[in-house]
Amino acid sequence: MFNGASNFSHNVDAVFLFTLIVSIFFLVLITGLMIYFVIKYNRKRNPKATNVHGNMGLEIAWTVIPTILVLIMFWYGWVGYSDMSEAPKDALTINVTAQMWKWGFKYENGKTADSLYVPVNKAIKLNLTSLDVNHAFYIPAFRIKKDVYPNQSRMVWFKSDEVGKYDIACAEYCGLNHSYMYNKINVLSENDFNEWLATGVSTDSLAVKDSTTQVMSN
Ligand SMILES: [Cu+2]
Repeated sequence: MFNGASNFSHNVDAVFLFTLIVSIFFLVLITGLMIYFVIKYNRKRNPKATNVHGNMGLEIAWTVIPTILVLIMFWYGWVGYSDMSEAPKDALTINVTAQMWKWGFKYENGKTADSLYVPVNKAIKLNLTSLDVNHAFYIPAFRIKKDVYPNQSRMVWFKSDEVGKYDIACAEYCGLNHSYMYNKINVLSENDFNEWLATGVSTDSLAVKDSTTQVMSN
């Protein structure tokens, strides 16, 4: 039913399923009871209205059970959220820049790319910032989504456990060509990734070096 591909997919799906199942259960139960009482106490069967008094046991049950259920939902959500809020120390850091209407990715060795490339089974930490308006970085298959603001660096991390290509989207309407911000994340084997990272280390980091040398030699 679900096809997630990161370390968070399983937990996020479990919380979602749990909440969905509880909601469906109560929707069916409450609707069923309503229909049952409407039929049972309709005017023909029950011409004389009777006063029904409170039922302590029932009232305790319908207070305590839902309270426990929402606390379980909160707990699940909280644990998942805390996990997502702190990246492992050995994570590979990539700087992500959002702008109208594209994403830019910059690696620790200076390499830049238009699409995201990451190694499989390795923690990846993304530092997100925007050059203009609010955007949101979203990888549906990884179950991660984070708003991206100008003048602020925000963090999201994940570990993908499956080599493949997945969608990246901007999940915050950011103007006319918002849909141009669809992009891809390529999860590669470690060797492929290292090879990719080492090739074409970027013309612009070299350009920066060249200009600094020039400035220094002047
Ligand atoms: Cu956007």
